[in-house]
Order: sequence, then C-alpha cells, then structure tokens
Amino acid sequence: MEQKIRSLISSLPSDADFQGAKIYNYQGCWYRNFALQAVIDFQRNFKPTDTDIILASYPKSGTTWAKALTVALLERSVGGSCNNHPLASGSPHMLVPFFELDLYRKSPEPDLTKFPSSPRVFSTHMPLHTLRQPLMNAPCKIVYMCRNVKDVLVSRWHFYAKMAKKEVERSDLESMVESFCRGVHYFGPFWDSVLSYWRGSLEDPEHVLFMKYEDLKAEPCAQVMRLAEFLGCPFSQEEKRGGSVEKILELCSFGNLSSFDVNHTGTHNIFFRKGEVDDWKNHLTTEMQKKIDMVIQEKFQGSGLEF
Ligand code: PAP
Repeated sequence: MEQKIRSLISSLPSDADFQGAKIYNYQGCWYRNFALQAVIDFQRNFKPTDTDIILASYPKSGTTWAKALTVALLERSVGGSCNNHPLASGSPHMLVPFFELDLYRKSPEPDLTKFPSSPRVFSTHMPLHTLRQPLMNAPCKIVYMCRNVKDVLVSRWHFYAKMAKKEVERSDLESMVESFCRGVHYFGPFWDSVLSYWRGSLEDPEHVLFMKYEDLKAEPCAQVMRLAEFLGCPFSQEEKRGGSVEKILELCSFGNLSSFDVNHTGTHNIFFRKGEVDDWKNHLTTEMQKKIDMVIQEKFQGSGLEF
C-alpha cells in the first residue's frame, strides 16, 4: 500500500465492528482496511464512460437479484436469447463486479478497457457522495436497491455464519443489532447509505433510481419495466405481449438462478438463502425489533421514505 494512503487511513476515526474487526470511517462510512484502500484507489483512478451503469446497495439488500435483472435486461436489448445465457455460465457477481470488493481490491488501476459487457455494469456498497467523486459530471445511471433493514440483518447474520462455516448463534445477532443501532458497522450507518441514494434519486431522477426489494416482490412486472425504462431499454408493446417481462423475471427468480450450476460452485451459493420478505419475524426478538424500529423512525423521519 502506498505510504500516502497508509497515513490517510491511520489518521481516520476507527472503531470495531460486531466481530471486533477494526473499521475506519471515511467520508461518513465505515470500512475494513482492504475495502477502504480500494475505495480510495477507485476515487483516484476510475474513469467513467457516459454509458456506465452502477448498481449500488447496502449489503444483503438484493444486490445479486439486481445484478441478474440488469444483465438480463441488457442482454435482451442487444438481441441475446435465453439459450446459452450469460447468467447460466457466470454468476451475477462474476458478471457485475464490485468496485471496492473486486476490481480495485485486486489492483489500484484495473484494466477496464476489455470490460466484458457493453454498456459496462459495475456495483458498489459505497454511499452516493463517495461513489460520485470520480464520476464528475458523467451521465452514468445509478440504481440503488434498498431492503427492509430487519431482513437485511437476518440475511447478514446467516451470511456471516456461512462464511465462518458455523451454525448461526444468537449472540452474533445480538451484537449485530447492537452495532447496527450505534451506526458502527461495515458500510454503515445503514441510514446514511439509504438516505444518500434516496435524496440523490429525488434530486436527479434521470440518473439515480431508487428501488425496493419488497416492491420487486409485490409487483415484479411493474418494477422490472421501471428498471428497463430507467436503463434506456424499455420493453416494446410487442415484447410485453410476447411475455418478455415475465421471462426475465423467471430467468432471474430465486429458484431458477440458484439452480444454475455456476451458482452452486465456489462461494457463489452463499448469496442464495431464502429470498423472502419478512423472514425477520422468525428470528428477531420483540426487544430487538423495538430497538431497530426506534432508530429507523428517528433517522428516516421527514425523509419521505417509508419501510
Ligand atoms: P450482497 O449485498 O452481499 O451482494 P445480496 O444479494 O444483497 O448480497 O444478499 C443476498 C440476499 O438476497 C439473500 O437474502 P436472504 O438471506 O434473506 O435469503 C438471498 O437469498 C437474496 N437473493 C439472492 N438472489 C435472489 C433472487 N434472485 N431473488 C430474490 N432474492 C434473492
């Protein structure tokens, strides 16, 4: 790591996440060392193109689903067929890499000239103000996927246990809820992530689209058409009549996507668990729920955003 970045990181406020790992606060967001270094390299070196698409989210909010839907929508608009589909041979995370967890983690200046898709599609968990720094005035399209935080926490709890190759433990969930309510957690505070994109979408709806996991579940066709419209590849009447919207939803459904071999291999299956709304009701205690509700109410008050 460059000395300049090392000194910058060591000068930042630090704390510990629920696992006791050191995290640093950069531009209002908490990062582990490796991700922060990559964020700084991204800000220094990324050169946007006008057609770039960036899928943003707080972790466990439906990132994998958003990636799959975007790939499927774009693939169709360049005339691809469902046979031999990229999603059948590449996991959504392989097809749409993260800036800070893949590309700039591997190299401070990754070669993006041979990017496999056109338009290029990237993803990130950074808040909007940090993401926007190197974008300058490039008219990139940014899609933010938001999810009920209680489901996010439960999803993360299971994800963490899978990563650690152990059974879920209540004490971990308690520590997670605790650090969530303090706002001191990886890529958090949650509310700052969500509100940065929510406000961005109100100020600049042409370039920032705010989506909710729960809306996608409740009215999938309307939401996928909304996404296609925003990305500049709306469905024609003919496509709608021919069932193209439903085909994309089926291709990217939890059941179908998780059945592809590529999503069973390596660590890819870790991104598929239940894919349901309100699973938190099976795991959070009343006390935990109340604590979270109080924080959420306080932080989102007056924002116009409801969960
Ligand atoms: P990431 O932010 O770390 O990349 P992300 O994809 O947001 O992960 O989180 C995984 C969650 O999305 C899991 O939720 P669960 O734990 O509550 O089940 C996962 O099951 C869900 N998920 C993955 N693919 C889909 C899909 N195609 N449709 C709906 N939900 C999905």
